[in-house]
Amino acid sequence: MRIDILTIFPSFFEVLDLSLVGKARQSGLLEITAHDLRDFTHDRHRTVDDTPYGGGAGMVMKPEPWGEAIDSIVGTGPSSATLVVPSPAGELFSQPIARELAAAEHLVFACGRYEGIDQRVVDHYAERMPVRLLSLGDYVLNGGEVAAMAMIEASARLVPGVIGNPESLVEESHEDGLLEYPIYTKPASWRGLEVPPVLLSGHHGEIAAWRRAQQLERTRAVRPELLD
Ligand code: 6GU
Repeated sequence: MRIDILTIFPSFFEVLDLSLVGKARQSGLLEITAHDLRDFTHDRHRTVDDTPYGGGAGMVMKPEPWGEAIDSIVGTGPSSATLVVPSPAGELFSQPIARELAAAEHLVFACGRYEGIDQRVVDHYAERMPVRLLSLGDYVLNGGEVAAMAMIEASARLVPGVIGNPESLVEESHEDGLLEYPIYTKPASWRGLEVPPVLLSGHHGEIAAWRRAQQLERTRAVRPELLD
């Protein structure tokens, strides 16, 4: 899978050298490049923003640098790449969407700052390629970078080969629509707290039933809407 990221802060993405995503890049499974949006400006101040038409607070990202930057990655005609625009006004990002992104050959992330990107950028590229506006949740970040990082990690780990043991993907929170059951390791007793005895019993059927009950109880307690 190829991932291009457009941002005024490319160094944000240096952490993608680390951990399993870093290993997958080294092995060639993932090809990730962060590009500086300011490289696609032509004025002395490398301007990427301007005041909003219609008035209001804050600044809006100008369309021209975005057009040049995205064209430099996908060309000037129709593209099979998917353009992902992190935005608090987008569709709620989720595990099923992470699976959809993981199935793509090529993702382009457009990370806006300030109040956002001129709407015509999305409108223009929607005529040339699939475009996804995606939000992490109902709170406000200063820009799309942290959100893009979360979406990249959630998607990249679902690309076959990125996670060494694919079985570890199966029993995670949200994969079956429920929260994960609590997990324990040695020692069996720690600071007066005991590991639930059923987990030491060796009865695989009872362990599976206990875990399922724990999943349901946790989900009912903190995320009841997932059970509807
Ligand atoms: Cl994708 N962007 C911004 N700026 N804020 C957010 C978000 C995205 N998701 C939640 N809050």
